[in-house]
Amino acid sequence: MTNDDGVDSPGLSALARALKRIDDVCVIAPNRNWTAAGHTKTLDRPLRVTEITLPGSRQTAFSSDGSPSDCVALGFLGLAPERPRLVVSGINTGPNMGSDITYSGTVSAAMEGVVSGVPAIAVSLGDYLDWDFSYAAAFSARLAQRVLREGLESDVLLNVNVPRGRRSDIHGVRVTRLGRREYNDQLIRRKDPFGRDYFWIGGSPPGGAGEPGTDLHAVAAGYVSVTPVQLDLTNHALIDQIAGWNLHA
Ligand SMILES: [Mn+2]
Repeated sequence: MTNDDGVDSPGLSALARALKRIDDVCVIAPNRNWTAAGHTKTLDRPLRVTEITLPGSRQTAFSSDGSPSDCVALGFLGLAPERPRLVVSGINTGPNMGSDITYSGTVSAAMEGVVSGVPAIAVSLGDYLDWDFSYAAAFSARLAQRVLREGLESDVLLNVNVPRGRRSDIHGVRVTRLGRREYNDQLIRRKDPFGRDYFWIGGSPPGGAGEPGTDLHAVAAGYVSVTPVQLDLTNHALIDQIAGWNLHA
C-alpha cells in the first residue's frame, strides 16, 4: 500500500485498517504530500526510509522521502518482506478522474505496481470537502479481494473514485471510461521580496460535466466509478496514418 498525500493522511490509515482484514499489508508511503507529482522516479539522490506507526492504528509502515511511485518500487525491489501480489494506492483526498490521472501521484503509484507486474488499484474520494473514508475503505477491501481472486490483465489498473457520503448516500457502482476534465487554471504573476517576478499556477477545482458512461458522470450522479486503465497509451488507429507521412524523405 501507498498513497500520495503522505504517510500521516487519515485516508491511508483507513485503507490500511480495511485491507488488514483480508490479508497481510505492507505500507510504504511518502513522508510528505506529493499530490499531482505524477509518475516520478528519483535518480539524483538516495532514498531514506524510517519505520513508523500509522496515526490512529497499530499498523507499522515505512515512511520514505521518495515519491509515491518510488515507494512502490522500494517495496518490489526488496523493502517489502515478500513480493506484493497487489498494489493499492489511496485513499486520496480528492478525485482523480479523466486527465487528472496524468498528474496523479495516487494513480502513478498504481501504475508502478503494474510496471512491476502485479494488478493495482488506485482509490480516491471524489469530493474536495468531505473526508469520510468509511465507505471507500470498505469498498476498496471488497474490490481488492475480488482482484486477488480473479486477477487482472497485465498492463491494467483499476482507478476508483468514490462519491462523498455514507453507504446509504451512494447509489451503486458503475464501470466507466475516463471523462474529459476542464481545468480552471489561472496564471498568478507576483513579485517576490527582491523585486523578481514569480508565477503560480492555480485556480478553483477542475470541472467537466462528463458524458454518460464516464467517471465524471458516474461520481456526479452518486455512483462509485471503477475505470479499467491500461498503461499502453498508443493510439493504434493512427499508426498507419502517421506512418504514411513519409517522414524520412
Ligand atoms: Mn493526493
